[in-house]
Amino acid sequence: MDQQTQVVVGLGKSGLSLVRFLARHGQSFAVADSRENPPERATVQREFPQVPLHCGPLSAAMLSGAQVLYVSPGLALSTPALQAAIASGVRISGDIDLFAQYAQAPIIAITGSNAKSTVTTLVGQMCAAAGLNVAIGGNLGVPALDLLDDAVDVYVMELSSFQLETTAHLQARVAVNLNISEDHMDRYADLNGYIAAKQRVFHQAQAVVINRDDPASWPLSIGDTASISFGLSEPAAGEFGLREHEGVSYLAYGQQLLLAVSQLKIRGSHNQANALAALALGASIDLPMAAMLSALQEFPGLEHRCQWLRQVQGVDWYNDSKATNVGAALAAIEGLGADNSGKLVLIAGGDGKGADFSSLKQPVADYCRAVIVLGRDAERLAQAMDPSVLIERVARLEDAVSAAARLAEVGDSVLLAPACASLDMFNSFEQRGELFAQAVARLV
Ligand code: UMA
Ligand code: ADP
Repeated sequence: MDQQTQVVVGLGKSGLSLVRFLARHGQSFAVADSRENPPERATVQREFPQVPLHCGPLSAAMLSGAQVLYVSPGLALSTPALQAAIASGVRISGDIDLFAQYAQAPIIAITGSNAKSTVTTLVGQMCAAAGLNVAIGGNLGVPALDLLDDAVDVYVMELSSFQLETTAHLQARVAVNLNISEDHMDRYADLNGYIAAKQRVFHQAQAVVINRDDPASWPLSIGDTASISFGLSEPAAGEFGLREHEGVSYLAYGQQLLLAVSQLKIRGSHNQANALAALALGASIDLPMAAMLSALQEFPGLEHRCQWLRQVQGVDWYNDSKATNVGAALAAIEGLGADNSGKLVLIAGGDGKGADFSSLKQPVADYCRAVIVLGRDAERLAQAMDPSVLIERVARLEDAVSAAARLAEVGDSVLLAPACASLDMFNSFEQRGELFAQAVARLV
């Protein structure tokens, strides 16, 4: 392959969006992917036959001769060939970095360990309800560069820690790091490395939204940057929070009662925090309150996120397949556990990505009647539970559903919240959730 000054490294969805963007701008570049047959290989060969393409182990020599590498979020910067390039002074960038330099409209930048997709979608719907032409994407849905359009009024972007690692030019109109819990420990040396990547969302932001309840998510310093906080406590003036009034719990802004929590379709206290985060983001760009509240009332939640499926013989079934880490599973167990009069039967397990499961022990003991474990880390999960909790081991998701149906009592809820990635048994968390929903649909 001829030496090129720009190389797109990684040819999945984001790589393809980079190829199309650079080609549209008449730039010369090459593409490399460490896989022999990356997902978008055929598309690039068909649409851009003239672009040099290298598939197979990455060559340090090839990458080190470039001026800039646009690296996929799927590739760790610790990859030896990338480290060699960095050591030779090659600049590292990525799709979000380029997007931020070309976007003409304000960017709402949303990161966090959990709730990114929920809050991104919700803020997008608030913007639409306010009559704005809004583009939503990033880590969720459409890759950032494919969204660029002069007609857009505002971009609402879900950003992962992986994307932020290669982003130096963000300058969001408003940025939030929703919460921090351990995730992707197979990619970071320690929690601090992961938090440092998330912190990059605040780089030169014009305003920040802060989660009062989670100090690990706070920016290191905000100087005189405008800020609005959210949290589940009573809000002081200029803050979003929860307020009790005549026995009813409300979303509130300072003293002002905005909406009774019971009017939200999304369930659990974690989702109340998400609603408050979305309000704070919307308020930061001056969205009208009426439009934000109407979007909140309409929002049914996203599939596979604490999604209520059906009631069978007095037992409610919930699909939280997107709980791919411990923090998300904890939020679901505590959020639904506190809401329900009955107990939970939890279905969990999969690829734990090296996580420590010990923080599940107490909430599971408090709220769960039984835990059904499956997948690669089933045994590690079982060992992390309190001895008082009934554990059942199963091989297949369908068996987990039958076991849960047998163990749950009237008034209980069954919750699939794996605390693990799905890839040891399924193609994706979506497939895991769909198979679960199908098995639940068959129950009589
Ligand atoms: N890979 C290689 N060699 C390469 C490049 C990639 O082996 O040279 C492998 C890696 O195991 C990597 C996987 O392929 O994990 C996917 O990488 P990719 O470059 O093909 O990924 P894309 O299709 O471009 O998808 C990426 C994001 N993927 C990741 O961050 C792993 C997508 O987020 C994102 O939607 C997409 O860009 C568009 O912006 C997915 C994701 O799982 C949904 N994100 C993580 C999460 O949400 O927890 C962070
Ligand atoms: P992300 O895009 O960050 O993965 P999602 O909105 O897809 O976020 O939700 C992922 C998981 O996190 C779901 O299992 C969901 O139930 C859980 N979750 C939602 N809100 C919160 C929250 N505020 N804190 C912790 N976990 C949450």
